[in-house]
Amino acid sequence: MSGERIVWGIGTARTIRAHWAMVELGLDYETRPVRTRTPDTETPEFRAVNPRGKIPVLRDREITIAESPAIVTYLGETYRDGPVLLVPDEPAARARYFEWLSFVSMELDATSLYVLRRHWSLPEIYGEAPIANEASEGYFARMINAATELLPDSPFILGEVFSGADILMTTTLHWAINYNQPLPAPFQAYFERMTARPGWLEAAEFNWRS
Ligand SMILES: N[C@@H](CCC(=O)N[C@@H](CS)C(=O)NCC(=O)O)C(=O)O
Repeated sequence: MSGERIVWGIGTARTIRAHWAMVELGLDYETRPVRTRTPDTETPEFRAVNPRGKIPVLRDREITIAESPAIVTYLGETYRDGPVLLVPDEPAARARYFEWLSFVSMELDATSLYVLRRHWSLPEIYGEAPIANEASEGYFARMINAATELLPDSPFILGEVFSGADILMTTTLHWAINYNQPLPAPFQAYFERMTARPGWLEAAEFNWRS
């Protein structure tokens, strides 16, 4: 089956989402170890795969798909008979799945951490913006603290079973910790539970050490 599935991208908080989903689902695949902001993202071959030049990208037989939340969801919807069900079936659980997916992608990633990525981590490209950085840190704190009230008193973000929403949240919390953003105690405990999971350990080793 390997060769029919390919993931482009290693080394970032977004790329690990694709690898972790593959690991949890027990799928064979090949990796193209393209790293962000390297000449590898500029090649005609990679631009043919993703004209936006961004990682991760998944190819699964005839479909090529970018955007890490979409990749995790596509895999969860497509591979439903594996060891885990990444996207739940039941309508209320599905609604929560998409709510968390959207919250993590928009409020924690795009609006907070990615602003810091641009203006704190890469000011030579995107410019210095100390006010935007400060506002993003404040916004991240406000959102993650508010979300604590919605975090169920159970092992996973959707309750009793692991899902793709845990992949999105955990990888984003890992990014936040690397950017020195404090987490409320329930999310810190959640993060420690999730990162003790064998699937995380295998994907993290592969994503950051290969
Ligand atoms: N929303 C996209 C973001 C993808 C993205 O920005 N990836 C980064 C690496 S984590 C990248 O390829 N950056 C290169 C660039 O912005 O030129 C996702 O979640 O996959």
